[in-house]
Amino acid sequence: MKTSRRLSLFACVAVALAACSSSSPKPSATATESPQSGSGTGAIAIGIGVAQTSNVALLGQEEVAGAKIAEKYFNDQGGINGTPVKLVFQDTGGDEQGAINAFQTLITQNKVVGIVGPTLSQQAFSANPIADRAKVPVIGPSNTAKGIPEIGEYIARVSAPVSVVAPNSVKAALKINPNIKKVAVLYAQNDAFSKSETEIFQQTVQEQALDIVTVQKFQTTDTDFQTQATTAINLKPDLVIISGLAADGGNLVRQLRELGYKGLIIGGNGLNTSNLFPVCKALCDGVLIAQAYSPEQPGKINKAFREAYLSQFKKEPPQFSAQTFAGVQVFVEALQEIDQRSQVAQKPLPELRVALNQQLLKGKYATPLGEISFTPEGEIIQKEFYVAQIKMEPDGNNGKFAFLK
Ligand code: 1QQ
Repeated sequence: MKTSRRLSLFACVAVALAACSSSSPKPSATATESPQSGSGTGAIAIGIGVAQTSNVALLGQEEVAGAKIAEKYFNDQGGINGTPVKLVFQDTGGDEQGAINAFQTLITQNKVVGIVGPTLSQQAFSANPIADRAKVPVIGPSNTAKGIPEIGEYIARVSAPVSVVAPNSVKAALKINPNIKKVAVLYAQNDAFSKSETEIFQQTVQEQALDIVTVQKFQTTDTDFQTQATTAINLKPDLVIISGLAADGGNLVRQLRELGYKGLIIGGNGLNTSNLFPVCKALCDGVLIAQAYSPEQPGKINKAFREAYLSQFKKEPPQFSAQTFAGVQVFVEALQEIDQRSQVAQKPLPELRVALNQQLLKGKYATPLGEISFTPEGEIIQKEFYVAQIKMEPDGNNGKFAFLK
């Protein structure tokens, strides 16, 4: 490598920004120019790689909202000790290849310091190894399957795993109806999260000495659940537990009710969005869903987050928005910490990414999720969990998540 090129490359990465114009044939000294903002202000680029299109956008669009609120909130507070952060969004769509492409663009073209994403565990198992090999820290905003932090040294998550979250809804169901005996379990067999979550649900049901009367499988792309719903209903369950995503999960809830099922329904994390409401309308009423976030969380930062979300969307903030806010927050506060010791804007990008990964795992963060920290492996340590029940207005057009006491 010639010296001049090496120097300009260094200048390019030194500021660790969304620096080098991606269209430029070689790295140039216009290093502080952000290709997204074009503002040239030298903001520090953090990647957001979540689902903005496809069915998975029912979940991912809440993540975009949370990220944008975080960007404004932390920049209003002075960013990284005076240097603003700039979020760079790349749409992953709903599948593995989309996540791989988005991550590659964020890493090599947008030159982000770290990535918050992807939306699904199914995508994380494919895309995260790419970031890990490139030594780019990833924070999963909503990856709850078993084994996510173990993907690699550079992978952490702010989304508590199914093993911690899911059992809470089973216990809540038993509190509402202590006479539950027979349980029907349904899950999406083409989705890593759904497979992981159903294992935990089934284990919890057995620990509670309940009977699993059937385990039915479906695909996240399915719209017709007559066979599975009829089979389940014929076995007269007192409780139905669904692990799937929002569109399929919503249709399954609707068809179970249309076919006459009257008992309790637990939905897993993939149904944890008000974007479910247009799918099952009034028939969404009563579905129980465990939560890793409550809008009532009393911390100062949650009050600010909740107010910002409420004023923009006229409804309470959902879990996926809060988790994505927390993901951005972890990067911002870890960067602030590094910047105290040596200016982040002066560090070569590869060095900054490594330092960021080390720092983020050490910190404690007062987030909208409550206080969180990480195990050395990158698993979230979180204390507060909840269960909510969907309450629909009779017309089926409006609803909310009512948190159980
Ligand atoms: C995962 C999940 C999704 C349902 C969140 C959007 O928890 O894929 O791990």
